[in-house]
Amino acid sequence: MVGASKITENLMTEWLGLPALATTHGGQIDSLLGWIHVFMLVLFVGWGGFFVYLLVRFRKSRHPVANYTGVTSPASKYSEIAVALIEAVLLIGFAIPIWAARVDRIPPESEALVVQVTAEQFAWNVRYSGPDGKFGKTDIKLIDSQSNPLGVDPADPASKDDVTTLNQLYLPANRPIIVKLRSKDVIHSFGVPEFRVKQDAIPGYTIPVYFTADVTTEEMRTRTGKPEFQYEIACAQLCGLGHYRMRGFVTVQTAGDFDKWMAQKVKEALEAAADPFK
Ligand SMILES: [Cu+2]
Repeated sequence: MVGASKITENLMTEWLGLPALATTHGGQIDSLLGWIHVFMLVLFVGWGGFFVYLLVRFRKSRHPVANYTGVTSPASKYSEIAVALIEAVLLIGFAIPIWAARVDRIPPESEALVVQVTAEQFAWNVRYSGPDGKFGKTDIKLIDSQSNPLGVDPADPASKDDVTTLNQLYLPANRPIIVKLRSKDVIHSFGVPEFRVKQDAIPGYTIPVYFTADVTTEEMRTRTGKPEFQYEIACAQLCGLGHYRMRGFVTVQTAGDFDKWMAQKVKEALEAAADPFK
């Protein structure tokens, strides 16, 4: 099985040009994509060959008069049934279980890092709950597009240690992440190609997306040989005129580096909460 998964990995990244993989669940998705490509290649060659055979076999010089009976052999019926069966196996046996695992088996919040990601035209607002593990209350009346894009209530004690960033999502490697995806205006889509994650953000809903990133940004820079490499959040829904510039960046760090970053951010947040006029 190890050999087989190596082959699908090569197939995906080298032959099909998929971006490098950086999450634990992504291999399953890649291998399904790989099998669909193999199956489609077989179909393409099969149907294409059959078509060429028909062109030659039933050429006008050999059959000047049309045959109104058509095909009598059951071969085409059986091949149609075989194709439908294989498609059913791909769908019911692979695609639906993988999808079900992504949407149903979300780990409990106590075992994961919960990050709120709120999309708006044309930015990604990121919020962490801080050491208390509680997100401060938000109120639509408090929204200010410059100073308080999420409408966080400064009077709520739980909001004091909340950390917010704009277009910068910092994540620890090898720890389950639950992104709670929301939108302030229209439908956006949170897509990170290397994570094999893509989920629409729909106004009025909070949609959980979970994954475990297992390759830090640093490691990916070494692996790809690109010192500038950044994971990017691409908005994958055409959400307005500024859609093209709606990009965010994900920085995956080791647990230690992430904790350091978070501690610094919490300190800044607490200082800002203590002295709002600074
Ligand atoms: Cu968008």
